[in-house]
Amino acid sequence: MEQTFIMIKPDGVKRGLIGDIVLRFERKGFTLIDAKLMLVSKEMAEKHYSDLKEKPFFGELVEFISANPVFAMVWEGNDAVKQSRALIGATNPVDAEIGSIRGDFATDVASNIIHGSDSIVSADREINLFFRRKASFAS
Ligand code: DAT
Ligand code: MG
Repeated sequence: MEQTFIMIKPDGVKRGLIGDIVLRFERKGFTLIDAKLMLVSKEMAEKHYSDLKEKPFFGELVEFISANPVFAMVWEGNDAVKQSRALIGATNPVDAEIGSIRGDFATDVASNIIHGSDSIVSADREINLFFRRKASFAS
């Protein structure tokens, strides 16, 4: 069992996609461990995306994430990090398969609906940042 951090970004919340996205994770067989609708401060957005701070879009990304509420979640299941990324689809919706969340709901990389941790190390860091506790990763 493994835990991952999933966040519906402000565009997904505004468009009323929380229910659909939660349903997809439930249908896949993952267990919801924690969830909250919240505003992300600029400082927190900068921390969350600190690996991208040299990118030209970093400022816009931080503004976008911190402007309106997000829906932050912790999901648990077998290989949850990797399998969640498959449910979510490629970063750029242009490359995301139809049937994935980004493939079905987004057209533009700057508003691609959802975030999912890209590794177990990131999941642990992000769960700690958003929910102030360690992830559990049973082997
Ligand atoms: P992912 O969200 O698939 O893990 P990432 O970590 O490389 O992708 O980037 C984080 C977010 O930054 C991504 O979901 C949307 C935004 N982003 C990435 N590339 C971008 C680009 N070329 N222009 C604008 N925003 C971009
Ligand atoms: Mg990423």
